[in-house]
Amino acid sequence: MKHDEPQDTLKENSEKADIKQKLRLFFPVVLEGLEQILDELKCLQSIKENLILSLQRNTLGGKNNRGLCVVESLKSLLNRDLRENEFREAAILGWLIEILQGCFLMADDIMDNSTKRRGLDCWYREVGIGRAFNDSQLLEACIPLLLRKFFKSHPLYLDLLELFREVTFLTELGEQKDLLSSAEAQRVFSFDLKNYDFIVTYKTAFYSFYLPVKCALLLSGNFNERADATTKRLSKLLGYYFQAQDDYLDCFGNYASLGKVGMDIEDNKCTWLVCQAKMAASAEQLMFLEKHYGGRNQDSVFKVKQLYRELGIPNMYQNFVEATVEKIMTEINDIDEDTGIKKIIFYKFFKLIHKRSR
Ligand code: GPP
Ligand code: MG
Ligand code: MG
Ligand code: MG
Repeated sequence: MKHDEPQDTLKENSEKADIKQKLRLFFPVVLEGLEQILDELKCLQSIKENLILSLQRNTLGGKNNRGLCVVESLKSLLNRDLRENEFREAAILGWLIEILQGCFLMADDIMDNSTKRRGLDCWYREVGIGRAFNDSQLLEACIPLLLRKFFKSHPLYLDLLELFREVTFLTELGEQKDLLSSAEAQRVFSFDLKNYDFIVTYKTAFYSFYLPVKCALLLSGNFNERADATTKRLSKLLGYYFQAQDDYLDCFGNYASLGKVGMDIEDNKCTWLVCQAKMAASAEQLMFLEKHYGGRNQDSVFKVKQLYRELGIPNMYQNFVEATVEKIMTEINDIDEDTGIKKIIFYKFFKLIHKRSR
């Protein structure tokens, strides 16, 4: 069965813009919370200023999809507009996810030898690798402190703390697999979609999709194992699609929209594209790929991209997108809403990422 892709209505667009604007009002609240924590700890003024600067620089400037999703999902779960305190709780959790994303990106850019992020130089290129490493650690360590600040007397405090700790760990496991797969000794021959599936589920899906929806599910007061299992299943599907898009854009996207410069070929990464190329290549083409993939010179990068085109990878990607849309739509339609989870949550999340160019 062919599913129609959901279209945004004007009303939905303006609602989304309103929520985004309101969400942004809570960033200063989180910032102020952090300043209070640092003051209570009698932190040196210069260190405080550095931390605040690194937090602002590395948390803002993105699409805020993860933060937006906590608020939107809670609204869908409760099936009504949010009261002030409900919006506040969801928005604060949304910003904690955005901070988590910021600290991951800072570290990821060091590990991936990246040059640009969100249209600016990567943080480590501004402050040096050592400081950027510690800045990333500091941001990660702020999250439990901020959770304590804003949720200490909340009945969900421990659940939220555990959730953020666990998802951070899972993401780091995924990043580890991404790094080990790209290590010098692991050449193209060792890449396959099974490894890819692990990498993207762990490094992307858990923190980008599962975490925001689970936060909303907890806040809604309607958490149960079946709703959680559905959230995990849909999050994996969306995360896979999102990371395959990221890989495609790394190779065929442009800096003006992405604000970052692709490095996957130079970094010898196990991407969706190279897994497909490996499966489609003749023995001769595979040797060619093996020779040039991971090469740090522009000639090798050019040759790999040329081979991708010869193998029809862009076309395969379009087919993958169509099949994935179909699969996601079917999975969403099959959701049993009696568990309390709502189809609309995943439709909305899907619409945020579908056909994105950044
Ligand atoms: C995306 O990989 C995954 C992350 C940014 C998670 C990083 C996790 C850590 C524990 C550091 P990517 O390298 O393809 O992202 P991008 O293309 O944005 O650099
Ligand atoms: Mg990267
Ligand atoms: Mg990476
Ligand atoms: Mg990438």
